[in-house]
Amino acid sequence: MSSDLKIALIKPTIGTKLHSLYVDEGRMEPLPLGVLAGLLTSYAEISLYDDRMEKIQYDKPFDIAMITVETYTAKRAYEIAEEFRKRNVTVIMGGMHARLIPEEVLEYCDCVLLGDAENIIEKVIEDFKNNNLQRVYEGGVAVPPQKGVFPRRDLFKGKGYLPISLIQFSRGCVHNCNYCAVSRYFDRHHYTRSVDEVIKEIEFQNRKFLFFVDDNFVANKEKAKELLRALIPLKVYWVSQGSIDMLYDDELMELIVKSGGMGFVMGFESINEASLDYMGKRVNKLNGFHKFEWEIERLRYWGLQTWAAFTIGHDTDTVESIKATCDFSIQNKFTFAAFNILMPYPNTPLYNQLKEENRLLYGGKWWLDDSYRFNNAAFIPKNMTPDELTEAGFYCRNEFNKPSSLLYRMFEPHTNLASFHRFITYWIYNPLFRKEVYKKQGMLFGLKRYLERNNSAER
Ligand code: B12
Ligand code: SF4
Repeated sequence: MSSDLKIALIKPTIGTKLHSLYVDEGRMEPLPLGVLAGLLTSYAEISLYDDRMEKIQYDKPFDIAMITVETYTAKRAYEIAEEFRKRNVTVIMGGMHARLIPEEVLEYCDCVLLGDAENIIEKVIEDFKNNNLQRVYEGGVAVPPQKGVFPRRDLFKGKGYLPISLIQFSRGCVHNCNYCAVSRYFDRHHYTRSVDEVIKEIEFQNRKFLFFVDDNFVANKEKAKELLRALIPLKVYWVSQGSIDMLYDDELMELIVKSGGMGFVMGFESINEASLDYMGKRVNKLNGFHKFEWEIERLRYWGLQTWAAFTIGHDTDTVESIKATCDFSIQNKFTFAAFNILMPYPNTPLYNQLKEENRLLYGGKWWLDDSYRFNNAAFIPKNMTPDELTEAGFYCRNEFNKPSSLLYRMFEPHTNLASFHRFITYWIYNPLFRKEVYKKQGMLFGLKRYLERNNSAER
């Protein structure tokens, strides 16, 4: 199975609090690394390090370190790369941030892979073995994704992940929201895997609770129906992410429920119609806009527990409209909600617009700035100051997650109280997310400063 080649796969953590390490207690299995390991397994011996809670063994004799990089983890990824390169280990980077801003990522590694790994990884390994590794490889998108490859879930064992299996049915999304990194990575396209392969992968692992980490599970409704029909006999429970227009298709909704669908992360984004227009979220008002009254009614009808996701800080938002979004979420008794400050990810339309208007803070690179803190505004909003936006975001997260809100939201008979399973889900995850809100707020990116303070090169 293995060869002489030894590869370390790394998922970097985001950062740390000023005086204590941040350990993500609700951490999930790093699927990108599982898939990479699946792709690499016949070429190399693989070790996986999850920097969110474990020490990276820099001194082991690795030939290559492969690091997955998101914008939030870029600073830490570069620190890790530095340690490996000091030891003459070749560093290869890939993932969302590498696709968005390869010229920056290249400064910190030997080689960057753009896009999906499936089509190109074999060549990368061959070139490395022949001493001919290139600086940049273009992987494009894998069509279909993950063909013939199962993630190496054995590498996740014993690392304390939540007992839920992450799996992917599709990648990408057909919509074009102006702030979205996914839209940029996939250029508004959506690719599904073979239904047979997805079913085999589910049968191959032993969990009954699944998270389809698709960007938009329902972007291709007919394909989704095909998968859902095949899922029914497996008797699993699952959650995913999907756009609101799924609610207009009753056949799809019925199949979702019959196949064990428990809930979705849904981008409501805003209750302010002008903000939806501003961000290009047309999919949220295909049937007109009535503050999601009809949509929420349908979600209850189908008994789905919703994680309502909102972005705040658009040019059409005010502090009052943001606070109203929070009231709306509590009143409608969403099971979970996220109030994410709009983040200018590099090379998205939003980023380019803010740059042109001279409104980017932290020199335009908040993800590398020593003073930037998690959940803080990274640009100058139109109708408030950056601090007011930061505070409004924290206000929403605090209000939505405080005990009185938790109790009030629990009393929703069609969702949170509809079954024992749903009730338990509500009470396991809400306290966990509440804790995370306070732990993450204000976190600094990277670990180097923390480690230096504590006189250690490693965590
Ligand atoms: C599942 C998921 C989560 C899960 C995390 C699960 C986990 N294991 O921890 C949850 C819900 C917890 C989560 C949390 C967050 N997430 Co998230 N998440 C995703 C999602 C939907 C799927 C990721 C995934 O598993 N993909 C499956 C794998 C197989 O695909 P892949 O990552 O694309 O990898 C392929 C290629 O990119 C390439 N590749 C990837 N890495 C590498 C490395 C090397 C060396 C090579 C060669 C190739 C390579 O090869 C792979 C196979 O082709 C993505 C969306 C997306 N499309 O990426 C967002 C996404 C990554 N998340 C995002 C964000 C913002 C967050 C949060 C910060 C949100 C918040 N405000 O709290 C947090 C914190 C994340 C963190 N780093 O800790 C953003 C990141 C944006 C950016 N510019 O980087 C994304 C892109 C969503 C978005 N719409 O913008 N997330
Ligand atoms: S619907 Fe979601 S995934 Fe699709 S482009 Fe908009 S924000 Fe991105």
